[in-house]
Amino acid sequence: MSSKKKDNVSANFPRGRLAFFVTSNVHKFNEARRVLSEYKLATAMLKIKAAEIQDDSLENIAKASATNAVKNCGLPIIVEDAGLFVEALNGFPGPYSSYVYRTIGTRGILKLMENVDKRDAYFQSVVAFSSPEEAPKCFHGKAKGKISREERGSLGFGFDPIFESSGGGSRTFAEMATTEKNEHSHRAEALRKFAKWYTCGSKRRF
Ligand code: ITT
Repeated sequence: MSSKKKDNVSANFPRGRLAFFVTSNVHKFNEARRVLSEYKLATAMLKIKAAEIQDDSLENIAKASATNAVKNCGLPIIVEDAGLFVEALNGFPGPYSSYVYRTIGTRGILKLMENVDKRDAYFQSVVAFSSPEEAPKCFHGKAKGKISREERGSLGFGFDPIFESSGGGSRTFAEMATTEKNEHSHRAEALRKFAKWYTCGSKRRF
């Protein structure tokens, strides 16, 4: 797309009312759609195949993905990068959560945590907004909890069946409907910060 065409897209973009969420994960999109609707923000899922860099920092990964996605589509977009950090495993799998989920999965984490009493863990989320005119801006969220002793629940995705959220008693995220997960989750916290900025604080330049 020529830069002139990209400028026209931005000029006509209903900023503050519509967010394009670049993700391949429909669960993440469904959670985001509900959170952003609290701010009267419509969300559209953009499935652009973008290479994700490997880095020890979720923020660096989110910023690189946002820059890459804007290059590919020429639109104002958000991306989100999230990870599960297990304290007894020194923060593993953290930024490598996607790979670890695909390889050893929830059962692999439970195996690593066999006979471990200190089960504290947290999810972290970084939402990055960027547009053809703006460098990535990041919003952070964190959900504290514990790694359960066994998988419980069938809702959600990823590590949800083994994560007992501090705010939800001893239930796992996979035992909560999306609306309830959104009351406690890392993703919802980061998205709410983004939505406040995007609908009120962000400069209305278009
Ligand atoms: P994208 O296309 O948006 O990158 P993804 O599924 O690869 O989708 P991430 O890289 O952000 O998403 O997440 C890495 C992994 O961390 C993901 O595959 C899950 O296994 C896990 N994860 C992230 N957020 C989670 C959540 O809310 N509940 C359970 N697991 C989660």
